[in-house]
Amino acid sequence: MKKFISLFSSAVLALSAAPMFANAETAVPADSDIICGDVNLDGALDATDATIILRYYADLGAGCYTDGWDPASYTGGGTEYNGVFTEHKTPLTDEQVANIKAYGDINGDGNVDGSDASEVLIAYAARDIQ
Ligand SMILES: [Ca+2]
Ligand SMILES: [Ca+2]
Repeated sequence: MKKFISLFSSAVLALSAAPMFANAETAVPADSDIICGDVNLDGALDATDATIILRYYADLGAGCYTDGWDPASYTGGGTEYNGVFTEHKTPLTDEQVANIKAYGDINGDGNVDGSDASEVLIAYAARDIQ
């Protein structure tokens, strides 16, 4: 009888936990669903991604996002794109930087820089032409 109760209890526990896993939602899409270069993970590869990559690269050149860097030391920066200067008053978040590092190297050379932003724009333009 004890064995039956133990098995029954285990089955009830297993069934009660199943819906939690089935209904679990994640904010970040699975890696297989992410387009290389889609650094803001919105499912589209466009000029916004190129702008984010350029911002990251400009900030990186100013010493941001490196080991030992203090986000409180961020004094602001800006990105000029297509003649429009956008001022940034806050640094990118750790999550944004992680996404840029993970998905921003679109040309696969091991760095995320202006050439990746160019590749994003080329890919975006090619999609509009097709
Ligand atoms: Ca995107
Ligand atoms: Ca690259």
